[in-house]
Amino acid sequence: MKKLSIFLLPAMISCAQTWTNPIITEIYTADPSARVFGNTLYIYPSHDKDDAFTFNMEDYYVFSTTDMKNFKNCGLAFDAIKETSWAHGQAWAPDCIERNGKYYLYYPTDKKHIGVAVSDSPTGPFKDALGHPLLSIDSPGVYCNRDFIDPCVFIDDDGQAYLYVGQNTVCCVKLNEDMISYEGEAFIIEGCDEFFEAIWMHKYRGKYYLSYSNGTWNGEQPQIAYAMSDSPTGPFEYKGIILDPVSSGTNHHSIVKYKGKWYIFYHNAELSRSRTPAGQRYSTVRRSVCVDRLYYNPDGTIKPVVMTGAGR
Ligand code: FUB
Repeated sequence: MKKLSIFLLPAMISCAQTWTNPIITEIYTADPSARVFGNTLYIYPSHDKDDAFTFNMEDYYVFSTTDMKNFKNCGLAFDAIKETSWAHGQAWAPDCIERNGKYYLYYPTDKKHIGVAVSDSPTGPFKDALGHPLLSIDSPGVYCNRDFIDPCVFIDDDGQAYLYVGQNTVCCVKLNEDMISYEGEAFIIEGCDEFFEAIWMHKYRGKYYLSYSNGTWNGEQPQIAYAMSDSPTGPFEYKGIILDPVSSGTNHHSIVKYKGKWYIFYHNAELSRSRTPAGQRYSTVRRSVCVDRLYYNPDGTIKPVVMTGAGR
């Protein structure tokens, strides 16, 4: 028994969680896209306003960490409403990627457009790359019967880039090398059962994973579900639930590997709840970014996430 505990001690210490959820408390943040550029993990969230009771977001702040303990606010990176001529509101869940030394921020506005802004730095400032949206709800090949939101960008090992986007239906375009134009028309990705929003692509051991919020399904609050495929364009096969409902109603996440460990970033409204006087309704649109570890089974399926510090 003694021998066993001595043996297990280093493993237990190396597993120790270094952060406390929520990890960002100075402003309200939601829909975190976590990306690793170089030695640093960056978080690109949407920015909920301090007095928000609606999804009236406008701008994007970037956060970074090198130790999964201290999460630094790198400041305002882009104001989608002030810094474009065509966006009017609802600057929701963004994503960011690096190519050839430039950083591309993809963001939805007005529930119908996807814009792209570019910077020489992962923390911005970003500038509108086109002077018009990259893709819109009425672009050729797009099918969307609700909000056209939540872009997720992915570059495969062969260099082909994809942009996944949509609500209720997953649409995809193949991005060109310049990352600000695309090939042909949008097309639909099949097999993401119960898909609602918050599409996220990642790759693990040669397999493609699309994970997403399943919306309000059978009266339940949204969970994060996932599907797997041998191809980035599917068809995908539904695999199950990764993350339970959270206290914000909306559920939105990203999955990333950093320094050899896999993480899931997501949001909840626990901070908003804790700051609201007892008996009053807390705003579920003042959300805060959280993170927890993500683990795979030997067959590549994902284990349900244990949320730390996250109430419901
Ligand atoms: O934050 C605004 C919207 O709420 C996002 O675009 C959705 O994914 C949901 O989290």
